[in-house]
Amino acid sequence: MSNVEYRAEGAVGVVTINRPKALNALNSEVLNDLLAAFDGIDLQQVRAVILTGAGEKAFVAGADIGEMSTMTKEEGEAFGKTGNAVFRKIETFPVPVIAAINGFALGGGCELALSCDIRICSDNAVFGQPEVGLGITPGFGGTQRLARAISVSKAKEMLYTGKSVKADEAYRIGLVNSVYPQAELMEGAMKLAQTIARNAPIAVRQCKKAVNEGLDMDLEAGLALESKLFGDCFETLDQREGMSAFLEKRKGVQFVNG
Ligand code: DAK
Repeated sequence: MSNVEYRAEGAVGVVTINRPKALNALNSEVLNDLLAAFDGIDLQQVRAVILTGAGEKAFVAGADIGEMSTMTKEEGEAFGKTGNAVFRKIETFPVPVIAAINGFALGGGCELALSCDIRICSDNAVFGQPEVGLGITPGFGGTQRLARAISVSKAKEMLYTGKSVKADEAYRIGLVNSVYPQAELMEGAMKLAQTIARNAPIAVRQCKKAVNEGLDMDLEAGLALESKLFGDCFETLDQREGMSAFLEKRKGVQFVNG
């Protein structure tokens, strides 16, 4: 049975990591199931994805410590490779991915959230990179993405102390965009995803590409990339529809994803 469930609600895909007995910890099977779930998403239909965890306690409580504890060097490398493939798949997934963090997001769980475009959480969420207490460094990009997502100093504090931060602090330091009462988290995530999905899909994709790729460039190269992606929009039906609707004062813009 798969440890990851997928459903589409209109233009929104919902990926749920479903291993609540182990607080959705990431073992090799979960990682492979996650890859398969994202590979299976129909990008003609889906314009935004929500990633969440099953149960009321955890988004993901980390990489599976039990599985990692007995790994050989080769197995450790293979595990890291699969994990990094999943995280990069999400980070570079053509449409935005929203992490709806419904509890613990520790170690690999915090890193998984960091690979998503937008993070929102429930009021019981807890974030942290406790790896140094286990004798390891973060291995799924935590040292890189956390320091890019929040201040370098705060990221270092979290990485060196292993101390976790609760939802209100995560909001204050910019790790999440908003905090919801737990029962309202998925509704909030859905509203956000639907708002994104109503916009011109190709333009949204180009924004994701411009931000992600531009962050690795100097400003001049980033601006050149933006110009190129902006130009590409003028070859789309959606650009014509969006601008015609405005000029004709027409409501109900119909973007066709083309
Ligand atoms: N792995 C495996 N099982 C886990 C788990 C985890 N990370 N977290 C929780 N569980 C399991 C528990 O063992 C327990 O299972 P049973 O004993 O019932 O069979 C069940 O989930 C419920 O957990 P608790 O009984 O502990 O629940 P509590 O409410 O008391 O505590 C907790 C919740 C989240 C505070 C606690 O479970 C906890 O501290 N969990 C571990 C959190 C953690 O340290 N996470 C970071 C893991 S290290 C790398 C790649 C990746 C990584 C590193 C390198 N390379 C490629 C180089 C990533 C490392 C990590 O993520």
